[in-house]
Amino acid sequence: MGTAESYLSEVLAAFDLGAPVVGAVRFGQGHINDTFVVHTQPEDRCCRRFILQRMSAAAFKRPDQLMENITGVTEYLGREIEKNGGDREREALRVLRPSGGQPYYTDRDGGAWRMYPFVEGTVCCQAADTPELFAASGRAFGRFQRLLQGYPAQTLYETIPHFHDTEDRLAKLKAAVAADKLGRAAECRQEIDFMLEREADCSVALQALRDGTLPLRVTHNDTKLNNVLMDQETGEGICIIDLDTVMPGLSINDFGDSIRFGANHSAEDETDLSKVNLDVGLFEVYTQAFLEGAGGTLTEKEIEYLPWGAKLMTLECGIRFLTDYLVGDEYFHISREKQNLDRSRTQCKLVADMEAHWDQLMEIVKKYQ
Ligand code: ADP
Ligand code: GN1
Ligand code: MG
Repeated sequence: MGTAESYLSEVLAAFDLGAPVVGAVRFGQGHINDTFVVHTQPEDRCCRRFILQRMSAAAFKRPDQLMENITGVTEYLGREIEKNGGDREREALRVLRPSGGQPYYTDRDGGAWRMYPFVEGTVCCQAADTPELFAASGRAFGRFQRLLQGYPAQTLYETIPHFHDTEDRLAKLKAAVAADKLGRAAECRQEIDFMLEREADCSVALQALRDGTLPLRVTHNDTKLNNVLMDQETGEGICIIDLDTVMPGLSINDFGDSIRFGANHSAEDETDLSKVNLDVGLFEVYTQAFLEGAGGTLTEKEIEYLPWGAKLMTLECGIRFLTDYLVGDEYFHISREKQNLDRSRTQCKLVADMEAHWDQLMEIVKKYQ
C-alpha cells in the first residue's frame, strides 16, 4: 500500500460531489486515519468542502463492518436529533456514498476510503483553552451517550476487538517487552515498571463489568477533545466525529478518555514533564458537564467509578503508546522519533497525578451523584 496521496485521483473520481474538485490536502491531527479536506467549486456558489479519509488498515481489519456501524449510528443519531428539533446536517456526520452504493470506496490496493460533508462553521480544538470550552465538549459527549441510549447494541460490530480491555493491553505490553525486537526496552524501564506495578488496577473496571456493577452501553470510546466539533460562534459542542470505535463499552471510559486528554495544559507528547499536570478544576468542570449532557442516564455506580475511568483510560493509553514504541511505531502515526515514548511518559505522569489527588476526585464525583 502506497502513501495515501498516490491514490487521491483514483478515489476522487469515484465520488460524485456535485461540482469539480479543485484541491485535496492533508487535514487535522488524528493519529489513526489519513484525512484530507477536499474542495469543490460549484459554478454559482462558493467552494464546498468535504472530509475524505483512508481508514487505517493497521487499526481496522474489516472496513465493511466499520462502515456498517457508522452508517447505522449516523442515521440513528440524525433521526434522534431531528426529533429533538436539532439540525441534522450540523449535528451528525453524513456518509456520502461513491458510485456502486457501498458506503466507502476500495482502491486498487484494497485501501478503504470514506467521504463526509465538512461540518462548516465549526472549529476542532487540540487543547481546552478555557473551562467553558471543556464543559461544552463534556456536554456534547454526555449528550451523545444519551442519544444512543436506545440504539440496538447487538447490531454493532466490535471494530477493534479488546479495544478497552486494559488487561489485554497490559498482556500485549508484556509480550512486546519480552520480544524487545528493536532493543528499545532498556530505555523505557521506568515506564514499564510503572505500568506493571499497576497490574491489579487494570482489572478494576473490567471486574465491575463482569460482576454487573457497571452496565454495558453504546459508547464512543475515543472521546478526545479533537473528536468534537465546536460551533465557531457560540463555542458549543456541535458534532461528535471519529465514530470508528462506537461499540458496546463503559460510560466511565468515555468520561475518562476526555479527562486524560483535556484536563491538563500540555500536549500529549510534551517532553517537559514538569508541564504535565492534572487540572483538578477542569476535572470538576467536565464531570458536571458530562453528567448534564447525559441527563440522568448514568447509574450511581457509574458516577462513583468516574475517577477510575479517568485513571484507567490514561494508564491504558500509556500502555498502548509504549507497546507501539517497543514494536516499532506500527499503529499511532508519528512525526518524530520517540514520539510514542514521550506520549507514554505524559500518560504515566498524569496517572501519578490522579493518584496523588484521588480523594479529591472521589469527593468531586460524590457531589454530583
Ligand atoms: P482520526 O481517527 O485519525 O483521529 P478523525 O475522524 O478524528 O480521524 O478526523 C481527523 C480530523 O479531521 C479531526 O480531528 C477534525 O479536525 C477533522 N474532521 C473529521 N471529520 C470532519 C468533518 N465532517 N467536518 C470537519 N472536520 C472534520
Ligand atoms: C487515537 O483516532 P484518534 O487520533 O482520535 C486512538 C485512541 C487513542 C488516541 C490517543 C482508533 O485517537 O484510542 O486514545 O489516538 N484511536 C484508535 O491520542 O485507536
Ligand atoms: Mg480523531
